[in-house]
Amino acid sequence: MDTPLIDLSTNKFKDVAVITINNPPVNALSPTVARGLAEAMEQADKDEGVSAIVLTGAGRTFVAGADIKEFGKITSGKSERGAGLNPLLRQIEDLSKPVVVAIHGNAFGGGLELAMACHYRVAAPNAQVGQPEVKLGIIPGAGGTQRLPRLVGVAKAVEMCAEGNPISAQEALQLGLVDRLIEGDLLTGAVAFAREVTTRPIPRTRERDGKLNLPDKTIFDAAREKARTKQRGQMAPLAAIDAVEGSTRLSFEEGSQQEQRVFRECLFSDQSKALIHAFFGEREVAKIPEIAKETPIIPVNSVAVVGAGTMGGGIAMVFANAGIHVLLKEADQAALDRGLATIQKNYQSSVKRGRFTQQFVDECLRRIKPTLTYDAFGEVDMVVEAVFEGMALKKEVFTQLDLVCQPGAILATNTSTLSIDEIASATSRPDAVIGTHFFSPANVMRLLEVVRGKSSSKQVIATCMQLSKKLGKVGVLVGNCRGFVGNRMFGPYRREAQFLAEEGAAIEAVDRVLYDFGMAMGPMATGDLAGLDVGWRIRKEYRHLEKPGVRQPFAEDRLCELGRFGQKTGAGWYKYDENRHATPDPEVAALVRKWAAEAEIPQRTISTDEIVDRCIYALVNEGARILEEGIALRAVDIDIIYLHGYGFPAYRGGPMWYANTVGLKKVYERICELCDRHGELWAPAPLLKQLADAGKTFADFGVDQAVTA
Ligand code: T1G
Repeated sequence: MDTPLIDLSTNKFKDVAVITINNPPVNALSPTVARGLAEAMEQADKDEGVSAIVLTGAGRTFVAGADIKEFGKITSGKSERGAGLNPLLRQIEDLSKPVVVAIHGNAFGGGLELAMACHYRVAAPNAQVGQPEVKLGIIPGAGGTQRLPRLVGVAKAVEMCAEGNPISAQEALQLGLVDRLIEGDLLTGAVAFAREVTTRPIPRTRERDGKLNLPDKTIFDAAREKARTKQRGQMAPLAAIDAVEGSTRLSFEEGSQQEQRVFRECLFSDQSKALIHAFFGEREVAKIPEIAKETPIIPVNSVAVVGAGTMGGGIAMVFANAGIHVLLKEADQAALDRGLATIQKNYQSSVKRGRFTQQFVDECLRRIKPTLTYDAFGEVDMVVEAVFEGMALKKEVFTQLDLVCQPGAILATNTSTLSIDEIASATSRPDAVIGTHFFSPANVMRLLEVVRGKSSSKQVIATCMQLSKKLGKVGVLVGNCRGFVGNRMFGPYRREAQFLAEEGAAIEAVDRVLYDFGMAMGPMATGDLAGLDVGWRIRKEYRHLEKPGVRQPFAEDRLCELGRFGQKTGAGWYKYDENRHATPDPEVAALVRKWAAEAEIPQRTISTDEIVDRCIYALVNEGARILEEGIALRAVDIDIIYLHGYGFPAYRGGPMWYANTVGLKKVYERICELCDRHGELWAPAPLLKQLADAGKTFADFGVDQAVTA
């Protein structure tokens, strides 16, 4: 028989009933768990031998929240939400005996709301509590916006509910959200605490109005202003602020009713569906159907990074931060010194921003060992090559690695576009070669494209996918083609942005429209940031592959010919001051007009919708081709790549999810229009037509196709 979800034991401590929630892996509060908990609480409260109740969670954490999987069933009409957790929480709050909740690991969302309905809260010192619902596009839906201000005060409750970040058990203790921290055995400590409070009057959180003193009104508007900047475009943070504000002017019942109303509005919103898609997607990409969970993993305790430039230095930091020793190699001392200086500077700014302690940084720096030779490469478990993006040099490095590295070492390349297979051909062990495409800055961006070559072994792939999580990255397995997934799609996206500027759209208008769509940065500004010369060099390398007679953008090539590479040269599409602040450059606008006239490109007024459609559907169309070719396993993999590597707004779920939301039929028809007007670059991907005709979405695209090399 399955382990019961709720275990009620009243014999171990006799006078104190212990109720344990046991719903691995994170004790999510499913309707079944809620029902079991209600029964156990009622039974314990009726037991005359019981003077107090302790509520705990089995396994590694208390309760991570309501079961998010249930929300999809509700919003798709497969199940009714019903009254949610509120009846259970009210029942607990009204029990005749004191209920002490013992928190370890996390008490998040419904887990914290459950804890706040209990009469007392004790916690392990390393526990965390929080209301992260806004990160799913919803707000606390079980009294969190009404009980939290009563325990921590309105200002802190606004911050916790609007921003969604957890706080430590120590801070929770200081705020009065937790009554005691328990060193040593949590359950024993909780039972001892419960015995202390059996004779006290029972504190019902909903009745504790002392901290609801009306704060200065500005905290709500200030929080709204902050949300409009930090959580730009998202509705849930503003909704959460409204709900918490309700606690200061409504009764608990009325405030709870308002919370329920707002919660349901958010739950059924496109933003929440997209953010829940992103939440599960970030975990789904780690699951590779053709690679069994039991695949042996190669231990990676020491690595070498070849190249100490921007990428190599950042990659060295990533491994050092994860506790892995790093050999950092450069060709000459000057380059090595520059690389080390950049690493130092990056760490110091992290300390200044409070992201790392000085002690942590010192430990990381001790793990990075500079070298000018391959001498010690024979002892490392993995090498990441991060030299200049040229095939000849990369093959030279891999030939050398093949000679010096120990058998079984993983030989990874950080190339952003070059063929893994061609690089692997420079070695006698192509099965050990793989792409680990980090995104700049490597020590900040979470995305890692794990690029499999046709010979990459399953063990090497499985190791790199697991290593991603240890490095704090979101690893996505992709196939080997030019640009892999992210950059391959970014090409058409930026191509269309340039076309729009060449056809008459103001440069800053193209950027503004996509920024307002939710992109972290517009396509022109992104080009200036990365360096326009990067794309220029690649286009020159592949010029011979361009189909004659097919229009290609020219503006960025011309800007590069003028030495305008972007931020690094102080000018690109925009002009930059010494702080790299961008201003539109009338000179560039005039040049683009001139070049367009020379190319006889008709100028016209271009709508916001056209800018969004042409840039975003360019992503979608290329993404569909990538799926057809098996370069990405699933549409969600593409979405996760765009959310974590390209600043696509998570509240729109990613390019493929966004297309699903618009409706593939509508997207397909729009792409056909663009094809009629702009030619074969807009030929709709067959998969898009196939799914649109079948009334399906990209989520229906099968995962049975293996990722092709
Ligand atoms: N519901 C369902 N499944 C969940 C879950 C949840 N709340 N949290 C995690 N999982 C699954 C996850 O998908 C993964 O599944 C496995 O558990 C391990 O998770 C009423 C409405 C707690 C910090 O937003 O932040 O309560 O991939 O890999 O890295 O007001 O999980 O193994 O199949 O993330 O140790 C609010 C979400 C919900 C917290 C642990 N709560 N979870 O991280 O493990 S809404 C949250 C997390 C709510 C109330 C509202 C993290 C974690 P699989 P994991 P981890």
